[in-house]
Amino acid sequence: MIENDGNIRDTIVAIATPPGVGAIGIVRASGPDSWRILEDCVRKSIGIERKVRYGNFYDTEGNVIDEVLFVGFKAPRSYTAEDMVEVYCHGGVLVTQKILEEFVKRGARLAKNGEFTRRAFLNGKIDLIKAEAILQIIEAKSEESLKLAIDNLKGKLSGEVSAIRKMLIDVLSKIEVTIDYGDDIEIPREEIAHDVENAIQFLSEKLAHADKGIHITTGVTLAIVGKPNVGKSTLLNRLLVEDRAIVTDIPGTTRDVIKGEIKIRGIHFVISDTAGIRETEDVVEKIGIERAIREASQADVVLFVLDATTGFTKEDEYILNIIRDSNFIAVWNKTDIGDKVSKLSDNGSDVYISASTGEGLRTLEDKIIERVRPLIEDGQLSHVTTRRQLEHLRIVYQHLKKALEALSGGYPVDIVSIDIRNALSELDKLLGTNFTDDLLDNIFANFCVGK
Ligand SMILES: Nc1nc2c(ncn2[C@@H]2O[C@H](COP(=O)(O)OP(=O)(O)O)[C@@H](O)[C@H]2O)c(=O)[nH]1
Ligand SMILES: [Mg+2]
Repeated sequence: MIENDGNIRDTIVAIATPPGVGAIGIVRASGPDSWRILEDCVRKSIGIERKVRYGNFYDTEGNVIDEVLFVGFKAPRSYTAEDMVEVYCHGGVLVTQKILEEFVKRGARLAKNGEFTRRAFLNGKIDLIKAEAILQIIEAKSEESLKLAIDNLKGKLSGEVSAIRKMLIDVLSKIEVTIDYGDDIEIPREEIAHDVENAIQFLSEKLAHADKGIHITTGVTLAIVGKPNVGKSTLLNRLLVEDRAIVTDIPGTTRDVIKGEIKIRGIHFVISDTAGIRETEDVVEKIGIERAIREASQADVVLFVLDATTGFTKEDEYILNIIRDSNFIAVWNKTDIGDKVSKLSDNGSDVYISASTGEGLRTLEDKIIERVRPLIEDGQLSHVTTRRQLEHLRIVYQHLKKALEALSGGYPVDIVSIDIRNALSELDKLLGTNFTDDLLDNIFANFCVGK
């Protein structure tokens, strides 16, 4: 599998600390030349692995760039499972940049986003679920999401997936025995069916609570939609307590989706403000509107903003038809200057606010929380934390259901074994034993350089 990634034998380098000034800057390198390059730069031996040393860091002309601490790791006992080094210098923009350049001058190549973690994966140090967990630790915005991520880095979900994998391999070997030695040894179909049922049971528990793990990790999504000029952008800014979106009285001001993140009563939300939905000939606006509709269809909760100065209009009806099946709250805005409000439903899903003055905002927040509570407070917690994980597990579940149907339908066991094999191969995709470069690009593109 390692060949797949091409340049795994070269040495990569990156600044691992965030851009800007800080007390300490860290430059790290991984690959076969990392020790040689660093020893050349500090003009002394790294010595014992994992032991920090002090020295001058020189450029190729012999000028001292900085006084540094440095450490070396020997494969496979490093983050990437390759030979690695780290240099701790003073945290200036120029000094870290110069140290990086000295590594490049001596043969290292600049690392791409997430390439260190990608190597850890390609070298078999971590599976894909753990790689995702590392990203989640970096991006965690709540105690709960951090906890889930750490659990998964420690192998929680990977362990559960391996347990299902083992169950299926056992089933498969029972089927093989029946196929190969059917005349002498026949494992009863009921026994095989029972094993498959167990695996399905185990899996459905994971799936039943998966949404909660995903919501905790990625945030609950909230889309603000409505016709132009009803105050969607004003509402976004009000909720974010900052001026994120441009507000004007010109309809069609917001062209693209604008996102922001907030916490409401401790829950992490990703809110998107969208282009006002209306019929238009403007090409750019049209694209914005398509995006708005997509955003609404994917959101956990939709805030459907209406104008309290005009009441319910034909344009609103057009939008209502689009979002009818979404989990939406009707938000009547501009109550400070209008009273033509009506009611979209009798189940209390209408809220009356003024985005300008902030009136009614608390009631709106309460309503939002009421809607998302079922998504995140169902008691049990699953360690499924990404849509990717969920999708693979769903497919595994479908294959197993098919296997069970084939068993009870009296089909030959070799047909059943095809379903089990398909389920196993899906689990391999989930763990990353079976992967494509595109998939890896997708996952690791979200990492920062140096991770
Ligand atoms: N009086 C009043 N004006 C508002 C309110 N919310 C927004 N507006 C005004 O309505 C116009 C359109 O607002 P904007 O947020 O850009 O609407 P959008 O097109 O839906 O994003 C601007 O002039 C806002 O100042 C409100 O609650 N009360
Ligand atoms: Mg707007």
